[in-house]
Amino acid sequence: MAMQPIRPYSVAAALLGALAVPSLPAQSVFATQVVSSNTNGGSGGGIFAPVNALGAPLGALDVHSLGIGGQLTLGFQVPIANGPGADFLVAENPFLVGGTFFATFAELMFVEVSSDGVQFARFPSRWFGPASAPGAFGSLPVGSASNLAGQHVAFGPIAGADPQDVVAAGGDAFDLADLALHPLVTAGVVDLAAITQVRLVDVVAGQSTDSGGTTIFDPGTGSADVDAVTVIHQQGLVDAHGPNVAITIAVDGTIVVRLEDPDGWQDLDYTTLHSALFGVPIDPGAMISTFFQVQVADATGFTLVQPFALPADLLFTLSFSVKDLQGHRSGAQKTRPTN
Ligand SMILES: [Ca+2]
Ligand SMILES: [Ca+2]
Ligand SMILES: [Ca+2]
Ligand SMILES: [Ca+2]
Repeated sequence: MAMQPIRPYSVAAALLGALAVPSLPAQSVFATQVVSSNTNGGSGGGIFAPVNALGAPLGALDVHSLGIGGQLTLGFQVPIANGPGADFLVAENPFLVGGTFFATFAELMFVEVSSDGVQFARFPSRWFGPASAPGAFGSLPVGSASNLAGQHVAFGPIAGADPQDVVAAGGDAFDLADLALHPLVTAGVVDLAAITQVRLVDVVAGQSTDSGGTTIFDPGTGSADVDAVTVIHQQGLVDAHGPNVAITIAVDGTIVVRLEDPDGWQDLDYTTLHSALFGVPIDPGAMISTFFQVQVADATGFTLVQPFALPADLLFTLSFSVKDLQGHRSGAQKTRPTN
């Protein structure tokens, strides 16, 4: 067959074809849109640049300060869905204080979600921390708050850290399942399978209250700083074959961890098992052998139990994450309830 001369338009078409694939917009797992921002006139000072909350977490200075009592609403290219375990991560810029691994300089925020951009459901929060101000340079034991963002160190800015892994990425994990009984959810107004916006609202120390009416006292004289919001479970990518990590902590501090996969325990990829205490990663083998006993081993997974009651004033958080052999993921991060 004789060679045909290459015609200019086919060269152009070939070039366009070659360029088309890499130029397709990625389905970002990070916030992609600033829907609205209100800093209360820059109250408390800080870095006021809402676009700093978009994209991947970049660390301490790539943040937007909410302003005392202020709020920021972020939009996502792909809606967030309620999959097994935590569904998204919020990265503030807390840091470990005074050489400890259990206390951070934590500026806290409420977290709300919406599927229509109009009605927002606020995560039910609990405050277990001090009943008076820790001061401008004070710190909080990690575990002082449940379902408030800002207490766990974010590792997302570290090169190579998996941004969607509850343990490796750090930050504060939120599970949409915690909103299952919210009136806006039960009324069908907020759809946990199609969350399009996340709103972050600064906690005002000494004024804001948790869902039980307890006054919250976080340290500092400013407001929470938002680095990034990262989606773990995107709509359309929640697979019925994915693993599930569930952590239950009782009031007395005893813990039950369930690691399972509907395809059987053989489908769990143990090389991806991660764990953290106070948000600080710990080798999972050491964690399990030190603190846990295997109570149940069945066809789909394992139930690990920490059987001893802990001192009533010991605050802590525990995190686990794992993937299955297909790469589906699940992670959980739980704070001890103390009352
Ligand atoms: Ca979930
Ligand atoms: Ca901060
Ligand atoms: Ca940022
Ligand atoms: Ca599986």
